[in-house]
Amino acid sequence: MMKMTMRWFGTGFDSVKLWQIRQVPGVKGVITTLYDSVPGETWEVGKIKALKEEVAASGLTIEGIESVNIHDAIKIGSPDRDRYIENYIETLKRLGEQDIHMVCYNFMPVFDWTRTELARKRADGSTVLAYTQAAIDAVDPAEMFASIDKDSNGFCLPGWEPERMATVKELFEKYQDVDEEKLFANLKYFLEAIMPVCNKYDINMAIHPDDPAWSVFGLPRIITNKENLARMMKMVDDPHNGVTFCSGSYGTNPDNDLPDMIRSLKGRIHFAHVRNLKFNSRDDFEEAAHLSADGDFDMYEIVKALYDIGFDGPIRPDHGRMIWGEVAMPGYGLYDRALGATYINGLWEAIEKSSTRKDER
Ligand code: CS2
Ligand code: MN
Repeated sequence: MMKMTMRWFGTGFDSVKLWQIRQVPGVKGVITTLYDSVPGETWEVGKIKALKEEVAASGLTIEGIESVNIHDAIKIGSPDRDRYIENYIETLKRLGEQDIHMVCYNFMPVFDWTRTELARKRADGSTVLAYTQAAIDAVDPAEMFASIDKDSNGFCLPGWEPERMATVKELFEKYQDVDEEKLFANLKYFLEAIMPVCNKYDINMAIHPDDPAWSVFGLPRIITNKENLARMMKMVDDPHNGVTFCSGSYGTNPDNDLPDMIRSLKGRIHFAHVRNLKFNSRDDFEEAAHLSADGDFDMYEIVKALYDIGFDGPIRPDHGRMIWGEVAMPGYGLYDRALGATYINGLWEAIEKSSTRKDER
């Protein structure tokens, strides 16, 4: 049985409160992080403990961390990477000691996810995150950051921390010699270094796909399709080297057959992000409600594939629409994600009952 969760950014960063999450039917745990941690630094034991206690006090558990971010030196493969890998290993050890066993991360150069609009209006008056390739092609990455920051309702968006973005130009230069092959090699180096601590503390590493699933601003991107995932799983063939299956990220490329990809990853999906997209054209999509009919994905088939492979890790609704006048971090309001969780729970219950009760009928 999967564990339904919601992402929570922590007190002071998230408009959503733990007690509210606790009231969403079926949600028993949160996926959280030390949101003000700086990539490359070791997480303080005291802060991890305090976070754990705060979550427990509200009747919830920490089902995993999203994310422990990776310092760019590790992705670039620069000579100082070993120092940052040491810090990462120490952070994993400290998380393991606090009984936390799933860590989501990504290996995207410079930027985390990329959208070109944070509040596109849909016909029903809700607003959603959206992406138009034309807007990316027309803009300089630094300007892009300024416009994203302006639209974020005063919240700092995950992966778009101002300190890091201030150095965008220098970062781009450092990635000049990093192509897809090099990025794969640097990921392998990192994973091989951390597998011993993951094995010791039973920590499932769950790489998040690149979003969108292609190169933006000429930067290499590798966690994009079934073939590359198979390569990654084989390159460090350890069950702790696994993935976050994010339907909305892989689904940006309509060539990705999502249920088929899920089935190919049996035993290696440690975390699932479930959301839906609506395409206006191949180069323009917006995030929809979780319901299949509101977008282009067959959510039943996605959840069924997870059920069929025996997925039993944490699952969460992903970005939601902004509805009912809520003011929150774009994609991370309470209301639409709560609807999403309820819908996924409903799909799961129906799939489970129709598969286990077949014989009785
Ligand atoms: C998330 C990612 O908000 C989102 O799109 O799914 O930011 C995700 O948390 C990171 O890529 C994981 O490191
Ligand atoms: Mn995701």
